[in-house]
Amino acid sequence: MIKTIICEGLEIEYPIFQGGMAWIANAELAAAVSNAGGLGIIAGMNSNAEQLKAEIRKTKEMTSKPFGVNVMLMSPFADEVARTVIEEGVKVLTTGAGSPSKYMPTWLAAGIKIIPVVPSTAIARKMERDGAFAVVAEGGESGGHVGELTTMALVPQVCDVVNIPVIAAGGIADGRGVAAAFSLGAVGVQLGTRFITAKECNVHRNYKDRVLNARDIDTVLTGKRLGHPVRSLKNRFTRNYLEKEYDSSISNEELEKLGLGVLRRAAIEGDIVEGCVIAGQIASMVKKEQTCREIIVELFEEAEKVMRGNLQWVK
Ligand code: TUI
Repeated sequence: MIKTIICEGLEIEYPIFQGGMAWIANAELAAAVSNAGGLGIIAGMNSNAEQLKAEIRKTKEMTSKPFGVNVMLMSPFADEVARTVIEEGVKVLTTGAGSPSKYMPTWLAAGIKIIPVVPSTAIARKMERDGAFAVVAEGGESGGHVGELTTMALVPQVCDVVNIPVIAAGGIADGRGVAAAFSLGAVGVQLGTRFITAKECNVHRNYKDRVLNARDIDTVLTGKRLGHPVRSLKNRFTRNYLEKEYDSSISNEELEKLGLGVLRRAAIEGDIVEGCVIAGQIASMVKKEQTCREIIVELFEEAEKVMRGNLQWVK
């Protein structure tokens, strides 16, 4: 059994979070992960206040276990999402794609545990000063909006500069990745891509199949020119976007427009050719469709074996 300080702190059985994936992480997925003993997280990114409220209420009906909400700070709805989570009594928040500092005093006053995703040591330090309960150190192997550093480089450096718990994210698909994260000093892991093919995940069938068929070199970064690189699976959308990204006659505004609605297009409509199919670099390691419980139990059984196995080298 693998238990860490984050299990006690959040009253969860396994030290694992499910990433708050935009257009994918809904009530069904979050409740399934929480019921399996992890921390399920609802994506706040694609919701306005009303939609998020409905999703939170649905999750509460489906689980009595702790769950969280991810506040995507670049979302046009960030302010209303930030208010809604307080009104709905959400107890744990993760944040992404920016600094949540301006919201933190009111969230803390409401007794919410705040766990920002951080791409660097400077931001991790700031989050600790601002009252974060823990941080998720997310390496660039992740799908979606990513920072500069890899998980291998980022996690130990973040662990060295903060005294709050560190959760590792990015490039983790199986028990080996979980064990590696613990070796780097993390006390928990966050996985996104592995949960895309979960039986309880309602993302479009085409999206699941694209992840199941992915190869190791299939992901690419788009949007570097705009300052928010996003990792997704190569397709006509990424080829077209990259062509325009390196064309100086195309304005930033035109480039921004190309990215509008593409996450929904892939995840909800199933257009995996013209939509943005977000997935991490480990997509090719995701080969099975399992329940969230099967995924979590398997991950930690494997991790335990790897951690015990490593002792063979210790003389
Ligand atoms: O946020 C993510 N992953 C995401 S968000 C997303 S939706 C999106 N769509 C278009 C453009 C951009 C995003 C898809 N995937 N992961 C967490 C994450 N947070 N990665 C990097 C960061 C981050 C970056 C800068 C966190 C803090 C930060 O602070 C900068 C500052 O303002 O201090």
